[in-house]
Amino acid sequence: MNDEIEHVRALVKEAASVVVLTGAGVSAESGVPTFRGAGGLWRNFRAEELATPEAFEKDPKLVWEWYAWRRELIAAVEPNPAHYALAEMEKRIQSPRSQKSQKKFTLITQNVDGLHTLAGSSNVIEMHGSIWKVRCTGCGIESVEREAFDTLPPVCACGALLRPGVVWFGESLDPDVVSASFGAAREAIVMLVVGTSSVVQPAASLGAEARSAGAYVVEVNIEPALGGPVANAALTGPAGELLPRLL
Ligand code: BV8
Ligand code: ZN
Repeated sequence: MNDEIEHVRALVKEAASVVVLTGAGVSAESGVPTFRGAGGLWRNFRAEELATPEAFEKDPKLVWEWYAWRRELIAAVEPNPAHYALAEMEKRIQSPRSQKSQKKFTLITQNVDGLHTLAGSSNVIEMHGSIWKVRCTGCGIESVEREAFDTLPPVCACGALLRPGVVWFGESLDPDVVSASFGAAREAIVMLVVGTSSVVQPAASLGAEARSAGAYVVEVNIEPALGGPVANAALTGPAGELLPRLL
């Protein structure tokens, strides 16, 4: 494994642009349950059943109880070495000291937990929104709320229901986020795909996009999911261990 890490390390060091895509696996070692792993269930519901406009329409209180449970859990955890390693990688690649030409680092996450920002990453593309944002279903006002709500489902001053500021299944992503993410993937010299089962679209296509545009794609996962046609290499193991070693 050592020479694989050395090889990837050299590529990242040399690359004019590095793109990293993360999923729930990067927060696993912080204690945040992943979606499809063992701890992904809540009251025997799966994420796909609750993270939908239909579920919210049918039972906003139940959906909010799930989000309130996740917000409380996430508020109590810390970023782990994987988050900190990515924040440091960004600093090193983008620091004016270390380069003749301007190097690019782009961090794209599917996670809504905000742990990358907490760990010091500066410009994070949150493809699926943020669990700390809420949006009014009536007047559309969006705000960041970190405190627990005293009543669920929370209601806006205008009287309409507030919803979590995340992208649900069946909802389209912000077109600017999609074009920024795919644009970055196409320009990547090296792309790291970290801690994602690569099931959820369109995020799951970013690796293939980068590969077809000539990037060297490396998957970091305890169970690699991307596979041969997309990943040039796989570093198998926990992100919290491998990313600091890569750094
Ligand atoms: C869209 C926010 C359409 C909410 C999320 C069939 C029917 C219905 C829909 C579809 C369908 N086929 C495709 C679709 C589209 C659908 C989709 O992809 N469904 C999947 C289930 C097949 N996609 C959508 O609906 C998207 N919208 O396509 O719009 C459209 C188009 C035009 C016009 C109108 C509409 C929206 C998708 C966004 C959904 N929202 N999150 C919330 O969080 O509450 S997705 C949710 O899953 C999270 O964001 C999560 O990040 C994401 C992906 O999961 P992963 O991050 O990969 O996590 P997972 O648990 O799966 O895997 C963890 C991985 O980590 C594993 O590989 C594991 O091995 C690894 N790991 C674990 N520990 C570690 C580790 N790795 C390293 N170190 C460790 N320690
Ligand atoms: Zn309102």
